[in-house]
Amino acid sequence: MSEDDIDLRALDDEELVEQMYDDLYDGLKEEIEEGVNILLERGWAPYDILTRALVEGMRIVGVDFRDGILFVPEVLRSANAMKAGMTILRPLLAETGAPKVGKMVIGTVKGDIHDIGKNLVSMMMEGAGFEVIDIGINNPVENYLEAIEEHKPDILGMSALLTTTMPYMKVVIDALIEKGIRDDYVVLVGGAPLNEEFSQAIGADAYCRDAAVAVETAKDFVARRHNVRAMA
Ligand code: B1M
Repeated sequence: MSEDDIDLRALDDEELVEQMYDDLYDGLKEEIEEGVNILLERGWAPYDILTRALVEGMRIVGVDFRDGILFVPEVLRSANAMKAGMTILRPLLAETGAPKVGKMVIGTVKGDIHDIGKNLVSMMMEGAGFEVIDIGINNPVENYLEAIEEHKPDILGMSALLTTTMPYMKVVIDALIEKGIRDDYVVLVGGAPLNEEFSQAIGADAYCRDAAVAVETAKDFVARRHNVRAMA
């Protein structure tokens, strides 16, 4: 440890979380990993570390990115540090051996490479007992169609973080309608620039404000589908 290094273990929880905001801002991957591990050792729930330390830290990064204080290379470093923290939390959030509640295919739409929010949704869905097939970023409509054909999910999830890419969600939904398979899937959409009104306008089943809402909404729809099937 150099003289300038901060001993993260010497900090109390509140100071450590504040320090993690700074470390995320500075894209310090190892420090974020250490911070996450310390909070786990102190008995923090993985979900609290995710939301209170990592997601909040990324929100701060987003504000300065918007205001032109941070630029793409710096934000990429922050994103990598965030992903390193998420990698530690992922297995802890995913229940092992629990019966699967349902299946979801999820991906970020064409032209869009943002994946932190999508990854978070995937992790939380896995944690809630869903099987998740993540098809990654920058997906043209063909990728979604191939994935649902192959995996036969209950839910199709789409993510978009740009106002320029969110209309592509409608392209995917229109393709499902054209093929006559729209009603075979629950279509959930999410991403910072979306809202409920947009989701309705493009013909999705629901807009999910965040990962927790995505889990609740998915559970709700899957339970309804099972009830309908049971009554048929
Ligand atoms: Co981008 N970027 N970015 N960026 N970036 C935003 C989105 C922006 C709002 C920043 C800003 O100006 N304040 C802005 C968009 C403006 C707009 O369109 N209105 C923007 C821009 C402009 C750009 C570029 C165009 C910049 C440039 O090149 N000039 C470029 C575009 C690249 C492209 O996609 N083609 C770009 C690039 C990048 C990086 C590569 C540097 C990096 C992405 C790294 C990565 O993801 N691997 C990046 C980042 C990190 C951001 C910000 C700072 C953070 C996004 C994030 O990860 N948030 C972002 C600012 C912001 O959103 N405040 C910004 C944390 C994450 C947990 O939240 O993604 O909202 P979020 O996900 C939430 C919910 O939205 C929801 O649940 C998640 C968890 O709670 N959710 C879903 C998301 N997807 C869901 C799917 C579901 C359900 C819920 O399906 C069922």
